[in-house]
Amino acid sequence: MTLRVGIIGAGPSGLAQLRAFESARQKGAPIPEILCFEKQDDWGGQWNNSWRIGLDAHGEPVHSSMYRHLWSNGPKECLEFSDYSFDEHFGRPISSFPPREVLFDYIKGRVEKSDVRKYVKFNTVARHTSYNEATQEFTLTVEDLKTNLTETHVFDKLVVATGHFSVPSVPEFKGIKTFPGEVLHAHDFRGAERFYGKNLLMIGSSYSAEDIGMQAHKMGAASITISYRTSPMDYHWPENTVERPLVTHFQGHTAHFSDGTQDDFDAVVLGTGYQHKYPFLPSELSLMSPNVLYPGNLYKGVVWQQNTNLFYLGAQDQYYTFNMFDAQAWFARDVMTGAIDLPSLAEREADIQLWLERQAALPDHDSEADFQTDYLRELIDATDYPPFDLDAVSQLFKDWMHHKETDILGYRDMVHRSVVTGTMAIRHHTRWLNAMDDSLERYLYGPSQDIDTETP
Ligand code: FAD
Ligand code: NA7
Repeated sequence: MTLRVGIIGAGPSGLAQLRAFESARQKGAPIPEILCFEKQDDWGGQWNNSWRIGLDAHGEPVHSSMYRHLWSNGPKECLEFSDYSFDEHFGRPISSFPPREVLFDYIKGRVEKSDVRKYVKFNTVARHTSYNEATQEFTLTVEDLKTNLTETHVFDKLVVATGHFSVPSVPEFKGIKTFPGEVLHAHDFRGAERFYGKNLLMIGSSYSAEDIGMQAHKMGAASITISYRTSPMDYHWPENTVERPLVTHFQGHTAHFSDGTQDDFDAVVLGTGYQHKYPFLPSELSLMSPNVLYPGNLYKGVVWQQNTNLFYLGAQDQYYTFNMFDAQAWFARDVMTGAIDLPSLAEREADIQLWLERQAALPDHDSEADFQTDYLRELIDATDYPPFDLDAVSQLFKDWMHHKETDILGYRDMVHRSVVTGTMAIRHHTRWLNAMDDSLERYLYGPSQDIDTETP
């Protein structure tokens, strides 16, 4: 009987899985029966953003945490698909840090070309999964959000590709309940215009706190204070931005910090990260992990230890994104079809432990980039995913982090070289700080919004 594969989620990870099978099909290999379920009405995952917060039109939690004026926070050269280059998609060089809509267009370009939309059931949410040990089959219950009708599907292999930057971690702070200004989590942040002239407190010290803080600066916030739990980010912040240790409590508009300082704020944004949450899975199949580069219990970061018919894609904290999801999807595909033989449970466990030990000893961000690079190398070496110069990408990550250290407002104006095509990116017509229009149209065709630059 033909293998039956179910995929939950049609974000970049789920699409990578579809593309992996399509690539095999194009090479003449027989491919399984595939069905992918996506609760939104389009694919793209986080990149298919929404103006809504809370619940969507069907009463489902809004998935995307992205916002207006979100520009890539890493060089596009670090995430480029090795089988679908930016040159192929745009037909000309573009800058290294495009806005969301441009990357969304790129993601869509590859799958539209591959004709895999037919496998996806949109507006369909995964509700419940059970696994029958005797038959080794998953029964997945999904709901059509347009008709409210549920149906069940039986699969031999199940791929979880629902992302893990959607369900917020929302800690409690004493007194926050009576803070008179706006309080929201980064997941519900949709744009910084509202912070014009305001004093903003960000809590957290990672990507969200940094980027939302600098969005607020860009949009004219009076001041930005970033409160960290473990360590400050220590960038050369603009003059109106400071870092403080963790908030101990709020009293009215005033936040008190653990170093004894205090300040008054108009708004608080919690950039306190996200939870792994898989409500459609029973607990024995559900990944529980903090946001780390190597979550435990997944062989090669992909195969569920106690049930090797279950696969997770994109469950890691991410330096690499789209190309890592590809490497994982190609690996998962080959495990599913038997092209890759899995070692014994004990051998898999030993392999996981090696990675976990190495992860625990990572001294700095450069080593983290190397760690994830080595992880990708293992996956790519095991499959026919088109290889690319991983060491060059690792160096790009290090250059990018260095640029951030020296110029947090200007790192997106730097250019990098593609390791897939060798093409050097071009400088964007508008510096990030001046770019107030993040549309694809403006990005590609200008005119510039730099007052001191000629229209290209
Ligand atoms: P997601 O993109 O989250 O997609 C998961 C999909 O699963 C969604 O379409 C969702 O609707 C669907 N789904 C969820 N639950 C169900 C269900 N029960 N049933 C059916 N479907 C379901 N990466 C970069 O490379 N560059 C960046 O600049 C960048 N910026 C980011 C900024 C923010 C604010 C966030 C949150 C993330 C950012 N990322 C960035 C990382 C981003 O998460 C990845 O690029 C990528 O979107 C992850 O893909 P995914 O498919 O694993 O998950
Ligand atoms: P991250 O990268 O998981 O970071 C979460 C941050 O939140 C991190 O600095 C944590 O501090 C902090 N945190 C978590 N819990 C608390 C509490 N209770 N109090 C104070 N601070 C806390 O999430 P991001 O949202 O920044 O980024 C996720 C993705 O979105 C990423 O891929 C980006 O591309 C966009 P810690 O350092 O652990 O002390």
